[in-house]
Amino acid sequence: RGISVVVVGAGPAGLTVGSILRAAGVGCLVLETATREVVEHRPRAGVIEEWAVRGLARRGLARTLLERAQAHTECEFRFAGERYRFGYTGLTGRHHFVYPQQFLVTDLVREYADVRGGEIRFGVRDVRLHGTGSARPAVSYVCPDSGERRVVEADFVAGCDGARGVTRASLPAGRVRLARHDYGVGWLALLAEAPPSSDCVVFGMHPRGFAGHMARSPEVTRYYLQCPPGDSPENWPHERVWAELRERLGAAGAPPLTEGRLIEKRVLDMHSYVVEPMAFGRLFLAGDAAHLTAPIAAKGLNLALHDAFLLGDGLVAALTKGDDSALAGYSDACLARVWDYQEFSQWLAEMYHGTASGDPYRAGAALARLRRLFSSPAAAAEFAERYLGVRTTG
Ligand code: RFL
Repeated sequence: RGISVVVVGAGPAGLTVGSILRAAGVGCLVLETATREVVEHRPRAGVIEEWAVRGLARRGLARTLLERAQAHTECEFRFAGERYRFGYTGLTGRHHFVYPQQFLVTDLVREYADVRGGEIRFGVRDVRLHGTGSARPAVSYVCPDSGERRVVEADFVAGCDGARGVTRASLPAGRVRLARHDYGVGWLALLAEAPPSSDCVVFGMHPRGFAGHMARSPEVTRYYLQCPPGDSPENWPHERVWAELRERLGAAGAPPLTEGRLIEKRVLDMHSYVVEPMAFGRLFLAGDAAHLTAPIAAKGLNLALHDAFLLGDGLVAALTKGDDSALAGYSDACLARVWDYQEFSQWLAEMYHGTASGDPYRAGAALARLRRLFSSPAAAAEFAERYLGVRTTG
């Protein structure tokens, strides 16, 4: 079978693109450096916006998700010792789906490879791109078993290899712009083997730093603790983590946290970047390969899916109807939503971190920003829209 598209990376972006291509009968090959086992068990995101789930469902990719995901309609802010519930579904008619990213990836691997007959090679090494500016680009890789280098030619290459991938480097330096923003804070990202301690996402703004609580499943909960950038997870033993979470998420009438064994503990330095444009010649980037949003606003997976829908549909139009117009507009169409979400993350970051900045001016302004959400219906409506990604500019 002829390969029309090589997709580099089997994350949410790459597998969604591949599944869309296979549904249209397009020959494609997905190359992935990790093993299937690793890809299907890597816990990351868990909050998916309603439009993104609808987009997956329209493409036949949300059957299991719709059976198993939880719907969330509210979040809670805790600050100055009080709890404030924020019902965003009442303001927008939309909700969030909570479904661990590794479950979605597992569903997508099955759909792409086992149901739609897509080819996928796990565990490949040293992936390289060749002639991306030419009419017939190629990707080469080293096979895990034989150690032999193979070259695959195609019409298009989809660079979906995440923040640490190789495809971004094939965009010629003089033709792209990298915009980067460093938030100057770290987040200790934790996964606890413990049921959620609240029925919704909880954000704690505390002078000791931000803390977050996000359900992942009935058995596992994600927590975040703001920490200095570059901090070591070893500085955060079990007792310190739970003491700090209790303190920062403490508020009048709040139920006690359900503690459990910490099964993941890593420090994320909060930064974001955007590569513009997201395409060169016959190479198109999608997801974290093109843009990273610090997990502040839980947007990364949603943006990866948005790109993947546009890229998958655009490639199908080009390859089956000879219509290149969607591919020509691909980068601009993605970047409108990317920048909308970046700006929201920046706005939210100040509200989360201002209180603990040590700067009384920033702390006062952050508190005013929070209070407005509960005193101004217009401010509440705007937050709800942006939190759910509805009516964006992209
Ligand atoms: P991925 O998921 O990183 O997948 C890229 C794949 O490419 C492979 N790869 C290569 N393959 C071939 N050749 C190479 N040279 C390769 N190099 C790498 C990798 O092994 C991998 O399988 O990128 P993709 O598809 O763009 O998806 C992006 C999302 O994974 C990411 O944006 C989110 O996880 C971000 N994120 C969150 N997003 C949300 O929308 N909501 C959340 O609640 C949320 N929470 C999070 C998050 C990210 C986190 N971390 C770990 C940064 C929480 C955390 C802790």
